[in-house]
Amino acid sequence: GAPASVGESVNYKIVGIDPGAGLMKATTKAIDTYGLEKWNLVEGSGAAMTAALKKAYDKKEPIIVTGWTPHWMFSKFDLKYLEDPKGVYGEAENIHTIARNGLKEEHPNAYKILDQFHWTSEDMGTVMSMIEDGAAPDKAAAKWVEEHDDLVKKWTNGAGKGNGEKLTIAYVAWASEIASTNVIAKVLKDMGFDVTLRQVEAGPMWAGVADGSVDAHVAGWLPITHADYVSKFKGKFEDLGTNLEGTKLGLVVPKYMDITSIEDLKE
Ligand code: PBE
Repeated sequence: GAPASVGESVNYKIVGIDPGAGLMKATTKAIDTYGLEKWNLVEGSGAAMTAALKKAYDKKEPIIVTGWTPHWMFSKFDLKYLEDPKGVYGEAENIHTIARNGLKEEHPNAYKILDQFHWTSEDMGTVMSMIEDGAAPDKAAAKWVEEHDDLVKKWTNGAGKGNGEKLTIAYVAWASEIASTNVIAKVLKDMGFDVTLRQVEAGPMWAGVADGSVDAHVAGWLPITHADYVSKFKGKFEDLGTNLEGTKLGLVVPKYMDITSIEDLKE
């Protein structure tokens, strides 16, 4: 018979992640903007998405996932972003460190370290790959911190030691944020802070800094991906600026698939 369309070959399914992710909102918008009425965005998690990707990839089967950079999946698998001619996923953006109001006054040393935290996609990728290869996130972070003393010294430059002060850092279980959060937590611990990591969904992560139950997070994807959270909690948190530049979001497929653009999903 006739060759199956891309849609038929994947049952009109796009493998998504957790519903609170900005990537999910952007993908819902993409489905609407490109007129993909037949398609379904399946909710799950970052881990479920990569498990589905691995399963399909190993069998050279078609699959379409919601993806982002930095992510280890691009070093493990041969993947490509589908072109987005309508610009739904926006331009490259940055990851920001977000603190609760009052942190600066109450914990100036921790604040200074959080404010000075800044690294590259390559640095983050190293930690992500160690975790993907089986290292516990805290162990991978400790190893990276040990091996990057020069950079860590810049982050802690001018900051006094903590006194066992308690700090709560929230994060979502996205591969990129598991890596960054464990690294900043390790640095703060080494500087004498008593750090608790709290894994939550994206909404509670932003709500936590806004209501003060969370001291900070290093997972603010701005200006686009988390724009809804920023406007919802406007004035109730402090943006300490970027900790990593040059991220990307979109629909991702294995290179062996014979499509190049989101528009190809219409056929
Ligand atoms: N992500 C990873 C998040 C931000 C970090 C792209 C999955 C999101 O879409 O909200």
